[in-house]
Amino acid sequence: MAEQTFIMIKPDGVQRGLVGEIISRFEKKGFYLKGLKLITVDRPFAERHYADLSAKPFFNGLVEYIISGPVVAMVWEGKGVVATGRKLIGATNPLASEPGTIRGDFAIDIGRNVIHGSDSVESATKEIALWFPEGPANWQSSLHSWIYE
Ligand code: RTP
Repeated sequence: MAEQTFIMIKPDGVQRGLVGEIISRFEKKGFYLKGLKLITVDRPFAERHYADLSAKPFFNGLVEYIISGPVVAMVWEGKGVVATGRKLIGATNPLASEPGTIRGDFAIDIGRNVIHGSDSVESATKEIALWFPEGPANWQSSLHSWIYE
C-alpha cells in the first residue's frame, strides 16, 4: 500500500476558515484524500493522541486547545507523504516556518499553529488507527498516471 499520513486541522484552523485552503494545498500537490471527518474529541482521546508529550510543561494547554472545538481529521496518501506533508505544514513554531508553508502563511503562536501532521511512518500508522478505527477509504484516482511516472 502507498504511504499514508494523518493530518489534523486544529480548532483554530477550523474557526478561522482555513479548511478549504489547507485541503486544496494537499490536493494540488497530488496527494489523495483517503479519510475525512469533522470531529470534536474529548480529553481522554486528546491525551491518547498526544501521549508522547504527556511530560511536557505545555501538555495541559495543548490538550485544552485540541478539545476546544471541532477539528478536521484526515488521511492523505502518496509517495513520501509523511515527510512532504510536514514540509507543506512548516516548522512547529510558526515564527520559524518558511513563507509558503501552511504555518508560515497562516500562524504566529506555537500554541495556535493550525495543523498537525504525523512525524514518521510509524506515528502515522498509530494515529490513523486511533482516529479512523473503521479504516481509510479505498479508492483509486483516475489521474494517477499524470502524477506518477
Ligand atoms: P504536531 O504534532 O502538532 O504536528 O506538531 P509538531 O510535531 O510540529 O510538534 P510537537 O513537538 O509534537 O508538539 C505538538 C504540538 O504541541 C504544541 N506545542 N506547544 N508551548 C510550547 O512550547 C509548545 N510546543 C509544542 C504545538 O501546537 C505543537 O504543534
